Amino acid sequence: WTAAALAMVFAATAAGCGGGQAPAQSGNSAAGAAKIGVVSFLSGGGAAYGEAIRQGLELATDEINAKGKTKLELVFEDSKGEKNEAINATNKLIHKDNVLAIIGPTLSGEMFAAGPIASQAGVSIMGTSTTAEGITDIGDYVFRNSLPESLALPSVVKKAKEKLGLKKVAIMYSNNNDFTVSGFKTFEQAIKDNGLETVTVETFADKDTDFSAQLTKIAALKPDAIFISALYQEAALILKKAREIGVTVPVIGNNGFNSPQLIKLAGSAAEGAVVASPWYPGKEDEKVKNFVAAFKAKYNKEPDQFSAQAYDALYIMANAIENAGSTTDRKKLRDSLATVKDFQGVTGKFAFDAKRNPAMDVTILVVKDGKFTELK
Ligand code: 1QQ
Repeated sequence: WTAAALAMVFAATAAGCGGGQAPAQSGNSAAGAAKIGVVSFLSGGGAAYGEAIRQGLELATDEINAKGKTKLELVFEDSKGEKNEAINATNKLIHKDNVLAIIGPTLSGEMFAAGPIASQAGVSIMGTSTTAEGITDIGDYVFRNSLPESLALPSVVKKAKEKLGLKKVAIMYSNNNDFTVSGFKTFEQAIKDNGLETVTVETFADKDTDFSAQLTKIAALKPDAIFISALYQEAALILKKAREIGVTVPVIGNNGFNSPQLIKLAGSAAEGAVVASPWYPGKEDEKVKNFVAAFKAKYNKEPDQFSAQAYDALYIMANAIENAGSTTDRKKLRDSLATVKDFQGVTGKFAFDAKRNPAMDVTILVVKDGKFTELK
């Protein structure tokens, strides 16, 4: 980085974040605190993902700062779901705020853009929701505690086949988003591995609003189910349109479906949608119950998967900082994070594998009466 290049980055970031709506910084400053940067999708069409992540992180910060030895200070940047914004935010956090490590970004595509910058700068960057194939191949400083689609989707395809008696299926996916393209490929492979026939693959793009052509074609082919790889905004519109034109077959979604915002936008059209998730709020577990109660007390709503994964991520980070014995040494923190093996979080038992991906369990959920419930 030359001084001129850095100055340009800071100017671009300042311009991008100067609107006054996005929270640039969160409270919780404490003397000698470890500074953690957060790159999150806080405004625009997928902001419910980033907002849920912010809430999970802030609750964890309150708790850690109140009782832990390690004090944390979070610095938030809004990436707006855009690769360029994620890059600017990451550069600002590393070079201007001098953060110890970064949590985020929200989308896999943003991580593919920003991850190399953090990794090359020797700053650990940990995704809490980045589920595409290849995320940690970006570099040795890239971590994630989000359940990769490669682990989630084969389970949901198998379970859906058994429970719903599927034989032939249709697939739909957004073809201009790294996460949805990766999810499609994983779905396609799992569908093949389970001996199901794919009658058609239909594509669309993020921000599309008209899905009539694809759904009319699918309706004529009469599949037993539709597999969809999409973010919640497009997924909700697809569900509504499908039900409107009389397509009533089950829909199986990927990680984009795991936000309650999908149910809010699609209404009754979301009923019966099936997903895989590492998070289930009804779990008979002391830790889960305490988290749900604390989250409800602070935000007056139930936490979703994105809040739960972010909450766990900050505890994983805080433990690693404590074990590293430094709130400023980026290399020590990276090495400490890489050894996390037996963390027990609200999303269950957690460990990083040798590639800094999570090893964790999956639950299959179905939308019933407007809520995600376990599909037994
Ligand atoms: C990814 C995702 C999205 C659904 C995150 C919100 O899983 O981009 O990887």
